[in-house]
Amino acid sequence: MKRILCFISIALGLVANSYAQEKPYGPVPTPRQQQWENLDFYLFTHFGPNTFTDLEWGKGTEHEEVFNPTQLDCRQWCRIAKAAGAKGIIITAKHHDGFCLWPSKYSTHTVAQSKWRDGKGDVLKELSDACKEYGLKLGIYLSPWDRNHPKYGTDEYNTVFINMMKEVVSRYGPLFEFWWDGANGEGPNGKKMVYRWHEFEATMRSIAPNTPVFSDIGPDMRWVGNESGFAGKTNWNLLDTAGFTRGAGAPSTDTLNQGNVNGHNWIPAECDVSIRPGWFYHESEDGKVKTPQQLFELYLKSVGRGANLLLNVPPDRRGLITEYDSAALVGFRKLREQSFGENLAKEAIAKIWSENVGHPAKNITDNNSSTFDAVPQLAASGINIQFRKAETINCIVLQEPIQMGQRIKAFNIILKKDGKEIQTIAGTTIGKKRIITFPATEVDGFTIVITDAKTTPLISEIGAYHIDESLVEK
Ligand code: FUL
Ligand code: CA
Repeated sequence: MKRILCFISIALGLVANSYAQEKPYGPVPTPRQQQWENLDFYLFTHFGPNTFTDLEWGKGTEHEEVFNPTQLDCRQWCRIAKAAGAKGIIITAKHHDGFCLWPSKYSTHTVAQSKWRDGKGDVLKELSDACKEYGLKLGIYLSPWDRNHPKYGTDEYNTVFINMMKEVVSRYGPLFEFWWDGANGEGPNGKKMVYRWHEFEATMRSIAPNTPVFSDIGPDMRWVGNESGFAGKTNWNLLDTAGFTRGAGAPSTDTLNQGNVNGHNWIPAECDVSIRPGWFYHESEDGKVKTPQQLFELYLKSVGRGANLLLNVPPDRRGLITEYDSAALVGFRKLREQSFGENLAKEAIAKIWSENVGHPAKNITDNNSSTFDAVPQLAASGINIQFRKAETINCIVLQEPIQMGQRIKAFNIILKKDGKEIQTIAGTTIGKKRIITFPATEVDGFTIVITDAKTTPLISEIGAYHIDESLVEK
């Protein structure tokens, strides 16, 4: 008996110690990135002359009078964003056509030259006020490529772009994200730009040190390599950027989709995708708005693979989001609430097993993603979730505490019934969040075994759900 007790206390001590002594491993998110990691899902707004000309890439020669929304109401956008459960809105302050949605001092192709609100309007001001009112965060997309600006193609344009960044940050900040588009074509004078990226970065860091910056390759968040809204099933938050440039010189889209297993920088993926086929509003696409089920599938493939979801919802020529889009967004919210409303693992008995000795796993169902338990990688070890009665489940959510670094390379979920292992589901990375779905199965519980990790694997949360069977990933 004494020997057994002694063994148990050593085993418990080992586990407890490994927890207490655990140090971050490899690259970890900066505080600036950590704030962003908590956002999960927010909206993108493509709005500008293209809304009125039915184009996706304006030529830059459109007359300013083209921009004339008849009922623009940013509060309506915010009400809908709120109803969708989005945390913020990123707006195309300037797309490739160069038209500025704010009265910039550095361009003559702006709202000030339009007839909208007699040239006194400012979309960014209206949106930033509305975001504050509704408790939403504001982000800005600013296209470096500019098909209108007379200085484009010359070194002087770099100063114009820097001045525009300073202008929008000082007038409408603080921003939760700044977005640099990688598209880079010719300008009005037929010349391609050589951008002073280092200066752009240094400018953002000095004027907005807490605003994370997105581009193909960061510095803070990376493009996921497609515009269809999905991250890789294997998705590392790490990326090697040395030797790469934005746009044509970026890493392969596969690399952007999956990250680099041993990458030197923490640069998580963001999945940008539109609720419609195009980024800008086109009446002809009113019947092609994604359904709540399609949006839920995108959620599983983005947030459910450890990335953030940036969902574009373009306002129409009135300056309003249509009822097609808002109905889909509200339906999407409902599906998330119905699916993840009840975590069946919460009331279960959760234990860490190591060498056949179990001890309670206290930190994995406390709904706090910063507390975690270490999972020993000895024989017969893992996290065991035992339900108090048989449950039917088809969805398991796993989380790693990313402030400790992304560690897990592979795991197995073993579903159990009547003492038997009835199914094993294999997965690779987890990261901030991994949602795994499978056909509904009645189980007494399940075990998570970490089959490969860079160092001591840590799990911060486990959830088990029974979602609508039609939502299970095909
Ligand atoms: C791309 C752009 O060319 C598209 O028009 C859109 O803005 C998308 C989000 O990024 O690079
Ligand atoms: Ca926790």
